Formats: sequence, C-alpha cells, structure tokens
Amino acid sequence: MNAQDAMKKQAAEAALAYVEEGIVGVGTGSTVNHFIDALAGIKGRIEGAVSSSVASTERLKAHGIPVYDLNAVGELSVYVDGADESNAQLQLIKGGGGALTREKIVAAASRQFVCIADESKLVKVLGAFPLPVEVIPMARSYVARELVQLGGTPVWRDGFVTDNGNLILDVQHLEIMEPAKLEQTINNIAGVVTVGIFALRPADVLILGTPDGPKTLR
Ligand code: ABF
Repeated sequence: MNAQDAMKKQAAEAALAYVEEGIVGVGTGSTVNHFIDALAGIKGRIEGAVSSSVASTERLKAHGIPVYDLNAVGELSVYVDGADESNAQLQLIKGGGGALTREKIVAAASRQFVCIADESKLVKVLGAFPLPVEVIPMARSYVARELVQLGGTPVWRDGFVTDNGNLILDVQHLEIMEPAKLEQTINNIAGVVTVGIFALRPADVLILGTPDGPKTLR
C-alpha cells in the first residue's frame, strides 16, 4: 500500500465512529472501498446499507452486508463518501467516477454526510479538478454551449454512459468562487441532470488522512 492509499484507509477507518445502528449510506471510490472493508468488521451492529453504485453494492454484498433500495428505507442517519475536491467550507466536487446523480440523491436523503479523503483533496478554490456535469444525451451540445458562456471548457467524456443512460461533460478551467451559486446556475440549464458541485448540501464532516493521522474538519 502506498502512502496515499494508507491515508485514504486511515480516513475511512475514522469514519466508522459516525456509523449508527440501522442502515448506512455508502458512496463509491477507492477511499470508500476501504470504508466498506472496515464496515465489514462491525456488520453485526448495522442492519445494512444503501449504495450509490453497482461496484459498491457488489463489494458490500461480498462482505455479507445487505444492500437496500433507497425507496425501501426512510431517512439515513449517515452517508459516507469520497470526493474529488473539497474546500474548507466542505463544499465538494464529486463525480469523477460518473456516479454523481446517485451520490447527490443519497447525500440529500441522509441526516449527516461524512466525506473521507486523503489530504491532497483539500483545496483553496474548487475547480482545478474538471467539474463533471451529467446531461441528457440530446442536450449535450446545447449544455456545452451554455457552460462555455459560464467561462468553462466542457469536454465530452467520450464512450462513457452513466448508470442512468446519460452523458458526462467534464468542465475544465473553472475557478469556482461561489460554489452554491454556480451549482444553482448549472442546475437550471435545461438538459442538465446533475452537476458535481455539492455546495447547497455540503459535507457535514470531512475526515482527511494525513501523514500525522486523521484530521477532522466540520
Ligand atoms: C466518488 O468517488 C466520487 O464522487 C469521486 O469522484 C470519487 C472519489 O474517489 P477516490 O476515493 O477513489 O478518490 O466518491
């Protein structure tokens, strides 16, 4: 395991402290994979999980953790997921893996959102990581033109189809000074399904793995 992976694992294991009995919301990615493995160690204390992706569902099931449909459960007490970038206000860019729509839904349905990452994900200003925007296929060119108007350079993630049958535009060259405002603006473009800014509903807790141990921001 390299140093970055060790920091991801450290953050993931620290997130166990936020897990309550009942059903846990589980995100996607390499950091969350460590969380799922750690969750297996306390699976007797939880009822099961709601998952944001096929990959996480498979990993949870392989550990013998039951996975429920979000429609079959009420509000989740906690959602644990990674991010591509976070600022100090715990506003995030997510969606590098293309699962942003399901991730935003599970985050919205959860009382507490615990984000886990290694320290390299903490940035001053969001936007160096290309912002993923999920779009309805017929709106791809229209939405791309609108994103250019907003100062970005949208790049079609060629050959990639989301779990919902849609496309992703990765928007480069954005310096996101007002994340909640830009999230609303992009949400309002016809044909946009989900924008990967999580600012209107930011994380409640950010656990960063560092060389000196896990660091928690609220
Ligand atoms: C998901 O996985 C995403 O929203 C984000 O794109 C990614 C982070 O993955 P990793 O933990 O592998 O860096 O949570």
